[in-house]
Amino acid sequence: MAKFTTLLALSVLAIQAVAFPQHQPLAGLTERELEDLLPRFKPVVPPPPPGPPKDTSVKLVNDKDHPYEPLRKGDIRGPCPGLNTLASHGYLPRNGVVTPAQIINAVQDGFGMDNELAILLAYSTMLTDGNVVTNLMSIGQKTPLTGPDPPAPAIVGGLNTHGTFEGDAGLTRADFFFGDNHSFNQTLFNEFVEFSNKFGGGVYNQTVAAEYRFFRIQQSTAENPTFTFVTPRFVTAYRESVFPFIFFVDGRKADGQLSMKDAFGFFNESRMPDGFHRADGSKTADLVGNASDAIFAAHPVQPGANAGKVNTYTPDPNSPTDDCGLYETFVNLMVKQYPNPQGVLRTNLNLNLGFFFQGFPGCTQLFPFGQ
Ligand code: HEM
Ligand SMILES: *[C@@H]1O[C@H](CO)[C@@H](O)[C@H](O)[C@H]1NC(C)=O
Ligand SMILES: *[C@@H]1O[C@H](CO)[C@@H](O)[C@H](O)[C@H]1NC(C)=O
Ligand SMILES: *[C@@H]1O[C@H](CO)[C@@H](O)[C@H](O)[C@H]1NC(C)=O
Ligand SMILES: *[C@@H]1O[C@H](CO)[C@@H](O)[C@H](O)[C@H]1NC(C)=O
Ligand SMILES: CC(=O)N[C@H]1CO[C@H](CO)[C@@H](O)[C@@H]1O
Repeated sequence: MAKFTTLLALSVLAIQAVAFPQHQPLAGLTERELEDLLPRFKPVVPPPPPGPPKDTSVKLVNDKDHPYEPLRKGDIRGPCPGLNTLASHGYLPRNGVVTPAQIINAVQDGFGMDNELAILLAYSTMLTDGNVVTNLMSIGQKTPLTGPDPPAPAIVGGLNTHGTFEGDAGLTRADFFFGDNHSFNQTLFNEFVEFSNKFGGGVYNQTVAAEYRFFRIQQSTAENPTFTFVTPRFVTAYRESVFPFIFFVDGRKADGQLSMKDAFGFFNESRMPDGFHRADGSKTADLVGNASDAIFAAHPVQPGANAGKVNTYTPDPNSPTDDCGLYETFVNLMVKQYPNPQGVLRTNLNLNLGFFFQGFPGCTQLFPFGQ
């Protein structure tokens, strides 16, 4: 089943400019601590992705082995309420520095996400935001805890990095243009609540998701001169809009109606409700695919961007909207950061590329660095 089937256009790929690495505060570490830490990072051979779990049943996941714990100094959280929550419940390392295999196991065990989507998300982000030599990635800001960076133009910026996976018109996160692109934003959450009141009778459901997704696109068009909504963001934005009423709703209920109290817990506090049960993992792939197609169909929009001024949204006919185009776009974004990799960097990029491709059955595999 296609993860996002609507096909508007595909052909030549739009290659986005990639920013050079920025020097960021080092996650609370002193220079001294850092000097001690860096030599300990060794290149690793990345293991293949875990397969689907044997047990996909609805079950208690906010359990005594996975209690919510508040952040400790230095713990990293980012733009994804799903991964933030898994880290705050110990399904992922609580410091927010993770491997792709940990992500796949965590989203399957904690939320019932399907294996193919988990692989797609884990490796697309690893290849564009992670350190493939140490096999570590930050779920938020750039951090020395992922080890020494490969040479520029590699970014290794973590999930906060704008233009790789993180993008504009998020549900509760502001656009990059307005500054903080990854923290919970109360103003936006208030809008989310307003739409849930207006179209969902006080809950977030598929009807609300369709309206709020469209509204956020219009809002960014009207307010953000640098608004960009091309693939991959174009595709991921529709998926993220449906995740809350599929994964944040208790699996025993599974009615696609998310309360504002529970939404606030996940989005702001990275916290599951007491007694929370995960969704039925055998159903979520279809649910996500169907719901993203439906909210897109409610208000079709073409991929595009503002042309440096507000209200100048210009469709980009070269931005692909199908699964294979999404795959190709990510591979090209990666190549921009690794124009000529050598040694272990090249070996590990190739291994990760092979794992990533497992998320796209039916597409043609690309070998940017040779076979
Ligand atoms: C499998 C690995 C995953 C990765 C690598 C990932 C990554 C991301 C990233 C980078 C964003 C920010 C996009 C943006 O708005 O700019 C995001 C947003 C989001 N993610 Fe995830 N995610 C994953 C799994 C999940 C899961 C399992 C859930 C739900 C349980 C989830 C729910 C969401 C939601 C609702 C948003 C939108 C947040 C907002 O705009 O307020 N994600 N994710
Ligand atoms: C929250 O988002 C709004 C709208 O995008 C923006 O104007 C505001 O500056 C953001 N607030 C913070 C604290 O980032
Ligand atoms: C969302 O909630 C509203 C209000 O109860 C309802 O009219 C609508 O049918 C619901 N949509 C879905 C898809 O459940
Ligand atoms: C979000 O949660 C944090 C930590 O639990 C809390 O300190 C903060 O006040 C909350 N933000 C809002 C806007 O309520
Ligand atoms: C998804 O859509 C297909 C095709 O319309 C349908 O057969 C299937 O039952 C739907 N699945 C879910 C879980 O809604
Ligand atoms: C890539 C990038 O520039 N991301 C920005 C996201 O927002 C934070 C501010 O909170 C910036 O520091 C990052 O640079």
